[in-house]
Parts: sequence; C-alpha cells; structure tokens
Amino acid sequence: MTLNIGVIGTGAIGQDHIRRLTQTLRGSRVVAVTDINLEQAAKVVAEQRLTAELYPDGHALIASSQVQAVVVTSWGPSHEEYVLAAIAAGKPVFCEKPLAVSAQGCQRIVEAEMAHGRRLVQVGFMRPYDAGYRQLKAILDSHRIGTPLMVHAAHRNPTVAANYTTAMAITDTLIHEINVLAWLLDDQYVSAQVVFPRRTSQAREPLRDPQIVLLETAKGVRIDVEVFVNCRYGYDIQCEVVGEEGIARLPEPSAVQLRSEARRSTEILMDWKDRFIAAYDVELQAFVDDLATGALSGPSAWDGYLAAVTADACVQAQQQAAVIPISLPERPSFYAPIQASKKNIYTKND
Ligand code: NAI
Ligand code: ISE
Repeated sequence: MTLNIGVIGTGAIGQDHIRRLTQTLRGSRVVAVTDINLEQAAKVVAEQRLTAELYPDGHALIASSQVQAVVVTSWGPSHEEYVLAAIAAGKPVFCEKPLAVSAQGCQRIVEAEMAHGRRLVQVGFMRPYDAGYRQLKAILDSHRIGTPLMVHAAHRNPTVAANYTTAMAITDTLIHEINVLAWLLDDQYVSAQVVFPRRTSQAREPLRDPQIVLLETAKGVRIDVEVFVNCRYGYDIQCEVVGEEGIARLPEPSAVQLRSEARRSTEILMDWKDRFIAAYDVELQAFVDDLATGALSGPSAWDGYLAAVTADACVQAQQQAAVIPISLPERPSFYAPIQASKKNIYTKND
C-alpha cells in the first residue's frame, strides 16, 4: 500500500522531507503540497518534478480526500493549528519540532489526541533514530559504564539567521538535546539553569551566544550543554556520558582521514541536513511503516509536551539568571512506550 502524504511548508526541511519521501523511502508518495508562500511551493513542485497538487492553504490540504497523512514542516508558530486540524480530521500527522511553541499548545494537542482515542501524532525528534545515539544508548543500557553520573554535550552551528534570538537557542536548538538526553538516560529533568560565557563577537546584537545550559535529572545526573550557534567552523554535535565505571562518547560521523601537505585531517560537516541525513530517513520511514501496521511508535505528542515544559523552564532560567525547578507530570498510559514485541527504534527495550 502506498501512503498519500500532504506536506505543509516547503522551506529547508520541507524540501528535504519531500525529497526523501519521494526518492528515498518506501511506501509513500507526496500528493499534496502547500506553503504560505505559494510561489515557493510551486517552485518546489516543479524542481522536484512532483505530480503533487498545490493547495491554497494547510487547512484545505488537511481536508482533502486525496491526503491520508500530513507532514507539517512550516514554521513553529503554525504547528499547533495544523496538528489540531489533522487530529480533528482523524489523519495521522508527522510534525517537525517544536510540536507547538508553548507547553500549553502542546497540552492542547495531547488532550485532542487522547480524546480521539488513538495516537495520530509523531514529532520530528530524529536524534533517537541516529545510529551513533543508538550505539551510545545500547552501551548505557548494557551497564558497561555503570551508573551515569554526568553528561557533557555541545550543539554547535556555524551560523544562524538574522532573526535568531537568545530564547531560540533553547526552543529551536537545545530542544533536540532535551529530547534525546531524557531518552538516552531514561530519566527526566528536575531543574534548569543557564549561564552566559563571554559573548562571541560573531553573534549579532542582542543575541547571547554561546550559552551553557545546566540540567539536573530526577536520578541526580548533572548535564551541561554548550549551545554555540556562531561557532563558524562547522555543525558539531557532541555528547559524552560519564559513568561510575567508564565514559561513553557519541561517535563522530564517518569521514575519510586525509594525509596531505604534512597534515592528517578529517572534514567537519557544515549542515544539520547532512549530519542527520540517515536519522531523518529512518524516522520518516518509521512513520510510514507504523501507519501501515496501524500504530505509531516514534516520539509522541507527550514527548513534544515534555520537551516544551523543559524548554519553558530553560527560557525562564535565561531571563531570571536563576535555577528553575521543573515539575513534569506522569506519562499517561495512553503514551506508554511500545515494548520490545513491536519492532520500534524509539523505545528503550527494542
Ligand atoms: P524555513 O523558514 O526554511 O521554512 C519554513 C516554511 O514554512 C517557509 O517556506 C514558510 O513560508 C512556511 N510557512 C510559514 N508559515 C506558514 C503557514 N502558516 N502555513 C504554511 N506554511 C508556512 O524553516 P525550516 O528550517 O524548514 O524549519 C521548519 C520547521 O522545521 C521549524 O519548526 C524548525 O524548527 C523545524 N526543523 C527541524 C529540524 C530537525 O532537525 N528536526 C531541522 C530544521 C528545521
Ligand atoms: C534546526 O532548526 C534543527 O532543528 C537542527 O536539527 C538543529 O541542529 C539546528 O541547530 C536548528 O537550527
């Protein structure tokens, strides 16, 4: 069976997901496309030689009988209304992060999905699908480094757009670490603090860059994440877990080692699209495959909600220069992770 997908938002990641759905993945085709900038959507349809129909807006696309599932890749503030519309129409929806720009928005989605009675939402948290993070998690779960005590992580971008704000270092960037580290440690956050080192002269005023986010988990693990979005040299994701018996480190992306002109070197990627290309493929393939078997198993609306609550605390921590307690609600049984019996890349026990 081929799943007919409608894509809302044809910017950077929208184009990339359309390409993978059309050219790389099995079992899906893009039949409908829209963007608030219709000219751009038309350009993407032409450039990627899609047979997809162009829709005047996201709501018309969701309502169309041609569309069986929706992919939301528009800008963050529009996610909530499209996800709620998809749920109201009873259609599965893959929504890029953030699920909504506020924790309350995510909560409204959770409530709508639970009222619907079946999972319809997958959030675009792709790190748990990355082979390196999967290996790291397998090591932690095997207890080879003993009980995790600390995590040192970094999320570095070479540069960011002019409209990037200090809060976006949390809501746009750190949100991936918020999701993946809770999954990796099988833990949840209890407090957040943000400290600002010396500001890089490469950042546009008034952006505070870099930042160090300090998170504490319920099990007492201390996490520091450096977010540095004008680091210039590359797109660089680091993660090191220090345990009682050893240290486990996220592998570097594979790259040719070059010996030339009296130097030994390897390239550093510049773009998130390349760094996580395989993880994006696997997460969207999981969405398509899960829909064929009837039950979504990837990052849920609840995971989107937990990330948003934690992100809100981090933004408060930026603004108040204080340690902000985080109180996360119990995961409802509706969102219990699907266990080993089902082939599922996201859950802990598969
Ligand atoms: P972008 O700015 O390149 O594209 C966004 C597109 O959405 C634009 O074409 C814009 O015209 C369109 N748009 C804005 N409002 C709309 C509306 N109300 N209805 C329909 N279309 C609308 O942004 P980018 O980088 O593609 O990001 C899109 C989303 O994907 C963001 O939420 C971002 O955080 C997320 N993202 C996730 C990544 C990941 O690693 N999972 C990587 C990059 C982006
Ligand atoms: C972007 O929006 C993403 O989601 C990428 O995965 C992330 O690494 C990058 O820093 C963000 O700007």
